[in-house]
Amino acid sequence: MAFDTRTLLRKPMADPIRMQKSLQRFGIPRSLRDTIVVGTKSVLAPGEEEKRRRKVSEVAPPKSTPIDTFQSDGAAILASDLVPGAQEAAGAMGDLFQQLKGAGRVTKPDGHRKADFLVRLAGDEEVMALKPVCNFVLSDELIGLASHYFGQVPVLSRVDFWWSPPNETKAESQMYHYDGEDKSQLKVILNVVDVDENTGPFTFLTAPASSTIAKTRRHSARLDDEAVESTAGRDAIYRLIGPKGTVGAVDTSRCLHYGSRGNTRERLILMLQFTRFLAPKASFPNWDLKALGMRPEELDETRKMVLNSI
Ligand SMILES: O=C(O)CCC(=O)C(=O)O
Repeated sequence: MAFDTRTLLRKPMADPIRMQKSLQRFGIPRSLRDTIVVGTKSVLAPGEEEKRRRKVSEVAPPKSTPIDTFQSDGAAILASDLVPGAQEAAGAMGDLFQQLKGAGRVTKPDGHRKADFLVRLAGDEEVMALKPVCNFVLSDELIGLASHYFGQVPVLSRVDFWWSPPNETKAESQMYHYDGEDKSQLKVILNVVDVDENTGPFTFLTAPASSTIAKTRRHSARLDDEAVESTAGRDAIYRLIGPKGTVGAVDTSRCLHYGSRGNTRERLILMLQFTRFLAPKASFPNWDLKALGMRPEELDETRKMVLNSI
């Protein structure tokens, strides 16, 4: 059997973040770094993006949001009753929270790390091994949304279980910003508890409103509220407020956003990140099907692509 060069993409040295860091050490400028990373991926997985584009025609479009509007807005609060498995996934994540609490794993990080307003309690395989969560993540609805949004079947590049304890800070991701893994990406956010104004809701603007404010999409750039609201107006701001099981989908590379601010009550969310296969700054976990309690024959071709399972 011929050697499949895609397996090399699983080696640590081919990890985009590591590649970016090494190239930076050699003083290579940002845009050239991206070109080198994307080029390396393209060479090691020839034709992969084209295959993912062709596959979209076999994937049903989403029902929970009109895809044309979603493509231009880059964000929506989904019709929860049309996202199968959202309630069950939120329930399973709530149970996991109690288990983690019992195991002493719900603690703020020590003083060295700043972000104690947004704490990653668990992620990736530990979370995806929960059947209701896996069913939600790999549902036709979410795969349909992500695939039609990108125009290609994307990769599930992160799964995070975030805890936002009560806090009074306004720093880092608590301020308006863009994410920088690619020019476009999709984060799906599931409220695991009821979220209101006092629960630090995920807060965002649509892509057109965002672009009137800040065209520079540097991840490190943070904008204060005044800069955003004086241009876009308060009506342009959306909050992912709603009962447990409420789902939002936001292209955080195109839409200014923040969250975990002003919590007087703790917030729990499940956050999924979908990226294009050739995203220049996204690492993919090596999704281990065994750890997810799955056999390869249980997965169709589209889901194998989403899990980047060769
Ligand atoms: O705490 C939040 O909801 C914001 C998280 C965030 O900014 C991000 O995931 O990019």
